[in-house]
Amino acid sequence: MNDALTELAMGGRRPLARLLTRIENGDPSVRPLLPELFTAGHGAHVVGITGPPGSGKSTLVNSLITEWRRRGKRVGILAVDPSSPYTRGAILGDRIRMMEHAADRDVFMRSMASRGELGGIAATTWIAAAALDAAGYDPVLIETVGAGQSEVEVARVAETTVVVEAPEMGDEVQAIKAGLLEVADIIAVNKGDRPGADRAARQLRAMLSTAGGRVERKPPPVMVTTAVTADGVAALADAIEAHRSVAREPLEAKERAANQVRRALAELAGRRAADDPSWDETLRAVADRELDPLTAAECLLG
Ligand SMILES: Nc1nc2c(ncn2[C@@H]2O[C@H](COP(=O)(O)OP(=O)(O)OP(=O)(O)O)[C@@H](O)[C@H]2O)c(=O)[nH]1
Ligand SMILES: [Mg+2]
Repeated sequence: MNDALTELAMGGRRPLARLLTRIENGDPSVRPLLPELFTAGHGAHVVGITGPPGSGKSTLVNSLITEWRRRGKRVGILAVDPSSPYTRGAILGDRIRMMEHAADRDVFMRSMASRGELGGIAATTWIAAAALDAAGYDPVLIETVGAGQSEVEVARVAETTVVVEAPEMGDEVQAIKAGLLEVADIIAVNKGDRPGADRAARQLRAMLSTAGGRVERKPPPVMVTTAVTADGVAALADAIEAHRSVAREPLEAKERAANQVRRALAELAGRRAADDPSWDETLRAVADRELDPLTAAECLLG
């Protein structure tokens, strides 16, 4: 095994931090590590936390970390900012909100901006998530601000995506516009201590049972949380854990693998290769974690 990966597997925080920096910078030396990095993972549950600005994602992540630490889990967190490198203020705020876990060696938090030459923010994110997995963190949480296409793509990297709304913002409309409800496996109406939270949850449930949600799928559960008091957070952690097995059903896993591989293909040579006869078999191998998506794309092109 490659030295960097051996160090990762031994659980060192420094080697992990250094590797994440190389991933974030799009360092070409990361490329040869990908096959082993992807397959060396332990199969961590990758959980996306997204939603409109200020809905309480970071506070909720902080409460979820506390809950998962109570359950004996080692938690990795990526706070991804796809939009610009100029929002260090928000990222600093995230660090402060998660500070109570700073001394905990079983919690690893990292903020990342996108400079990735390995294939955009979504590629950078799955590589970083694979690194946290290989280092033994499970679950791996990915927080993004949901406002545009790249955020939705990051949400698609996750096996389970939690969309965090807040009652006072008229977020239902905003979320639909951003296509966020389409990627939601679980919806958390946060700030449950504010008036209107229960009503917003009821409206969302009614909307999802009629028109919204993914076609031919059960509508996602809508849960009310209060991140600042941890009310509803244990139930949310339960729902996330319960979704893990749903996300790993062959069709779901294959769909996620397809998203990853299609993006990689687009990076290399566009969509032509999708007609290749080995397409289905390649996707199956990726879904079964025998092959990383970029190598799969190269095989399809070759
Ligand atoms: N009343 C109330 N306030 C909350 C709750 N959760 C978060 N907040 C507050 O909402 C504000 C935004 O919280 P954040 O956790 O930073 O929200 P965010 O979604 O991570 O924000 P961005 O990362 O900037 O998009 C902070 O002032 C929090 O203290 C809650 O359950 N109830
Ligand atoms: Mg935040």
